[in-house]
Parts: sequence; structure tokens; C-alpha cells
Amino acid sequence: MQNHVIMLADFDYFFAQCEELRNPTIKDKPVVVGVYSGRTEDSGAVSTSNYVARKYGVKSGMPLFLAKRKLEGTDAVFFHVDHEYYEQISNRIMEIFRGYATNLEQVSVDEAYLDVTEQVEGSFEKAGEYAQKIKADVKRQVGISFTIGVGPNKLIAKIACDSQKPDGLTIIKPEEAEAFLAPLPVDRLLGVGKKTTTRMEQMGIKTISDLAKYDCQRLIEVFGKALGIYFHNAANAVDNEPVQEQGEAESISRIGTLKQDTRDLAFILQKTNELTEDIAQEVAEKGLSFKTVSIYMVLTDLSSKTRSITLEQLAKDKETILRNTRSLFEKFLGESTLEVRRVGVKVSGFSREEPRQKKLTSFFQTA
Ligand code: DCP
Ligand code: CA
Ligand code: CA
Repeated sequence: MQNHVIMLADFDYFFAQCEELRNPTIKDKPVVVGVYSGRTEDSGAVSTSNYVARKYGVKSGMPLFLAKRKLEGTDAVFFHVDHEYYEQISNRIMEIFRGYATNLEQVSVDEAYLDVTEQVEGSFEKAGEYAQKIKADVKRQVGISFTIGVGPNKLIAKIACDSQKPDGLTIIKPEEAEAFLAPLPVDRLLGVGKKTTTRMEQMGIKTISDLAKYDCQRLIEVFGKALGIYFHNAANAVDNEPVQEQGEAESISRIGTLKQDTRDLAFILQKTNELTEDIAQEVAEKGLSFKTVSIYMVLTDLSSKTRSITLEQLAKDKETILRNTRSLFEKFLGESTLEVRRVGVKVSGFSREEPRQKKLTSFFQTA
């Protein structure tokens, strides 16, 4: 039987690298991308930062004021997140990936699995050159660098990818997989969070090797059948999950900038009605029904907000979007005193005949 050759590509310091791409002069400075909550000038959290800023101790999730303090005295540059732009860059790279793989599975805005078994004829030697070629091509066409992990399955590719960043390339051959995993702490496995780590520690399991040797029946007793078997297999480098397309987008949305900042409902709705026209058309073309309607706004202080409403039943018509958008904005304007600068409308929770598996990310997910 032929080996599978699976790659995971993860874009380096992605949001910050996108900002560097459109502002080439900042490349050597600390770059921080933040989600600004809008309460005070510096309230909010770091979304990500480039590696220069990381040297000063800046981390994703850190309060912005703390990042500012760590970067005091440097020529650091701060940006507000711009999901729309990052998603455009991401889509361009994903399109390039598609040309290099039999199957592509995008897992987030900055990560995708590529099944390249056929392209490299099952050879891990060829996979190395092939990965370099993909990296060079994306760098040339889009200007973004990323890290690749290569392995005989998704599990190994992911952990290989995490082991050396940025601009990394780590290749783990099938016969190396178990030894590669063995010394790593169990929380490197997908699905092993804080709680599970603590529980496993109590059972005397610290490394993946400990977990691999642990009695599978006992794992099932503690974690239940599905998880117990998953942990046992994962620790033994066994993962048979295919690389597969996630189906179509999980949401359809449009965003636009208002001609002027305003709190006038009619003025806002004029814009969102235009956006809704587009959305309704796409929904109809794709034959979808949706369960959720959301609005998105960027306020004068550049903070962004979203509000959603879950419908009692699936809908597919424009009127439902218009009606719910209106009531969400009415409610929002009653709660906030700031003027609105940009607005967006989104429908999600799609269904056709069967419910589809949901993807983990959405560009509206702002903190
Ligand atoms: N992100 C975020 N908040 C977090 C973590 C991540 O908003 N707490 C966003 C910004 C990142 C993007 O998701 O650019 C991808 O996340 P990664 O964890 O892959 O981190 P980066 O791409 O920023 O850095 P790395 O080079 O470590 O992959
Ligand atoms: Ca990532
Ligand atoms: Ca990344």
C-alpha cells in the first residue's frame, strides 16, 4: 500500500504579515495587530504580532496596553484587525494550493491541509522539494511566507508544522512518526486541553509516549469510547481522517462603508439594503436556507461590533434578512451612542438537505 503524504500549511504571523505586505516600510519594526474594544484608546487585545514584536514578549491575547508597555521606546506600529483584507489574501493562497493538491481542506483563515500523495508519488524525499516549490510560488505570487509540516497523516503534519516556525519545513516520515511524538507533552495533541491534561497527569500520563503505552480499555473507561479510542490512536501516530473539502462557505456576508458617519437608521438601512440585495442573490443562486442573520458595524472610534439573531425557522428570502437587519440596528442604536462608519450583513447557519459540518472560523468572529 502506498504512503499518504499530507501537508499542513500555516501562514506565519498571519494578520501582522498581511499588514507588512501592504506597508513594506514597517517590516523591520515591531508590528502588532489588535482588536480594539473601543472603551478607551488602548483597551482591547493583541490579535497577533510579527516576530520582531514577539522578541519583546508580545503574545496573542495579551491586553493591548501591556503590549504597548513592552514595546515602549521602540518604533512599534499598531493596526486594527482588518478581517476582510486578510481573508482576501488567504483566498488567493488557497487558490494556489488547490493547483498543488488532490484534496485541499482549509481549516482556518491561515491553515490548510493538502493531500499531495499523487503529486509526489508517495515519496517523502520528493515532498520536501515539492513543499519548497509551493512556498516559493506563493511567495512570488502573493508575497506571504508560511510554514509546512509534512507527515503520513493530518495529525503528524499538524504537529510537525507546529515544531518549527516561521518559514519552516518539517518532514516526518512514517517510520519516524512514533518516535517524533513520543517525548512531546500530551497537550500537543488536538483535543487535549487543560482539563484533560490535568486528568491525564493524575493518571501518570505526561508525554505522548506515556499515553501510547496506556491501556486503551482504561482510557475508554475514563474518557468515554470515542475520545478514549481517539487518544489511544493519536498517541500511536494513527490517524485515518481524510483530507477533504469542507463544503461551501459557512456564511455569506457583505460589508460597505457609509458615505458619512451616522446614527440615522434610515441612512444605515439604505446601505444595508443594498448589501442585502447581493446576499439574497447569492443565497438564491446557491439554493441555501439560513438560520441566522447578523449585522456588523465599525463605529467612529474604529471598534467593531456584531449582533445576531437566530430565526425560529429556516428562511431563504430577502424580506427576512431586511426585517431582522432593521430590528438589530434599531436595538443596537438604542444601546450605543457612537456613530456608525461601516456596516455589514451576514447570513449563516445554512442548510440544504443535510446539515453541514461547521468550520471553526468566520471573519465576523471579532472578540
Ligand atoms: N488570532 C487571533 N487571536 C488569537 C490567536 C490568533 O486573532 N489569540 C488570529 C491572528 C493570527 C491568526 O489568527 O494571525 C492565525 O493564528 P496563529 O495561531 O496561526 O498565529 P499567527 O499566524 O499569528 O502566528 P504563527 O507564525 O505563530 O503561526
Ligand atoms: Ca494557524
Ligand atoms: Ca499562523
